[in-house]
Amino acid sequence: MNSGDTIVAPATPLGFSGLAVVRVSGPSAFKFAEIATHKKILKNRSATLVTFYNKKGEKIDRAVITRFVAPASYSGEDMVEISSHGNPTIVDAVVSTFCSLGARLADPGEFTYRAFINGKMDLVQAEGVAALIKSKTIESVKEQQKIISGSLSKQINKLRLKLVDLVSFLEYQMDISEEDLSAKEQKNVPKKIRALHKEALVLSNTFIRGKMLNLGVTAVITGPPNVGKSSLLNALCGESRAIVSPEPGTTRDIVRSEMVLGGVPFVFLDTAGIRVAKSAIEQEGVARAKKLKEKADLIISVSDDPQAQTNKTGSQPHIFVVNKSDLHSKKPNKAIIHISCKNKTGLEVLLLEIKSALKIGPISSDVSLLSTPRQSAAINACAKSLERAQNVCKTVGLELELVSFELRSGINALDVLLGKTTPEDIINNIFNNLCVGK
Ligand SMILES: Nc1nc2c(ncn2[C@@H]2O[C@H](COP(=O)(O)OP(=O)(O)OP(=O)(O)O)[C@@H](O)[C@H]2O)c(=O)[nH]1
Ligand SMILES: [Mg+2]
Repeated sequence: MNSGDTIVAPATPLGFSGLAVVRVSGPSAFKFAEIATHKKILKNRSATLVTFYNKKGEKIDRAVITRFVAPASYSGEDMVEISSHGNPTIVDAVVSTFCSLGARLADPGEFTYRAFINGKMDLVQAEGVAALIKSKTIESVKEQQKIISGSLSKQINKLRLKLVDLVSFLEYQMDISEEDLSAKEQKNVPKKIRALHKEALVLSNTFIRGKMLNLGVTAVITGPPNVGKSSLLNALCGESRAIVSPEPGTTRDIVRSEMVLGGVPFVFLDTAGIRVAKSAIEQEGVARAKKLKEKADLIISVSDDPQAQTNKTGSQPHIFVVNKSDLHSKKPNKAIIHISCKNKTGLEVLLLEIKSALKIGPISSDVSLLSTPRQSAAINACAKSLERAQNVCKTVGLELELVSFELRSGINALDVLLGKTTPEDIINNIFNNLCVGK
């Protein structure tokens, strides 16, 4: 990626639609737009109706053009946005005209990359843009909007500033001050480190919720054959997605269905009934079902035996369901949710249990949630440094040099997170995740 040239790309998907938007960013954006429209577009940030011509001077479309003078634009550079009719041939002609004038087709995420380079946003906000585009629920959209507006960065910066203050104090004591730390300060420093560690852990914990909103939840429906796993999948999604039959071993391939629960996008996966299978095909289905369970965020074990025991496996939340309650007279085990897919009873209780097992509830508007594994890893690295600093205080006492070293490594983790000192390959990875035109 090179921010010295002028780039162009469609900002809307190629297809037939009312309108399509092409974006141009860079030092020659206005010059190229004026050549292509045979018009001097003077107005900043207001829509101008123009005729768009290709390089041969042939009329391509009547379009609306908006000009954004740097630095008050998305990328922080001079930019124009052309709204043409939504026809791929027209969009292609508009983009080709700019390219023939000297612009280059933008790389994926390059407009946002330029915004980052020009200080319009940090790396956490850029990740928010990428996540916003992929958001599947309104709750996730709201979270990403908070991140883009800088609220998560503000929280991270607040933590960083407190760390910087503490390191500055310790380094002053080491290098300049001629007096030893007072007894009060000897007590205060470990106390401050403890408080910062707690703050990092609180932030780190927000990833559980942020990950669910951003990346969704995979829930695997598992259990012996013929207990009603496929019936449950169908009942949950309200349509006949999986084949249901009285014959044990009906499901072999994994059947998926998506739905939103409490603002969280869920993928429910129906799997083959687990038993010692005779045929090779069913054996493969059983093997796939077992493998899937390991990767699931939530396991729903189904049985049709009212005496079934709850036998939790794995570290993820695990819900136990007894189906076919219409056939059972007694419901002895209170730890198990009793449902009847046939009569559609108990499903509401199951949905509530799913939300409760994953702690899905309202999100406070004043907290921002970490929402990418990179953000989580960086905050965890910072928390680990603070934990090590605390251990130093506990084991060898307030050794200024050692404590300061750990605090510095905590600051470093936050700097990488915000994009102040992030390695180039990580930066490229983040922007390559965005689509062309963003
Ligand atoms: N009485 C009763 N029968 C049910 C209920 N739910 C499912 N069944 C029946 O149980 C049988 C098996 O249902 P499936 O949903 O195919 O069971 P499965 O667990 O997916 O079975 P496999 O794919 O073979 O592992 C079918 O005949 C269903 O009609 C229920 O709530 N009550
Ligand atoms: Mg089935």
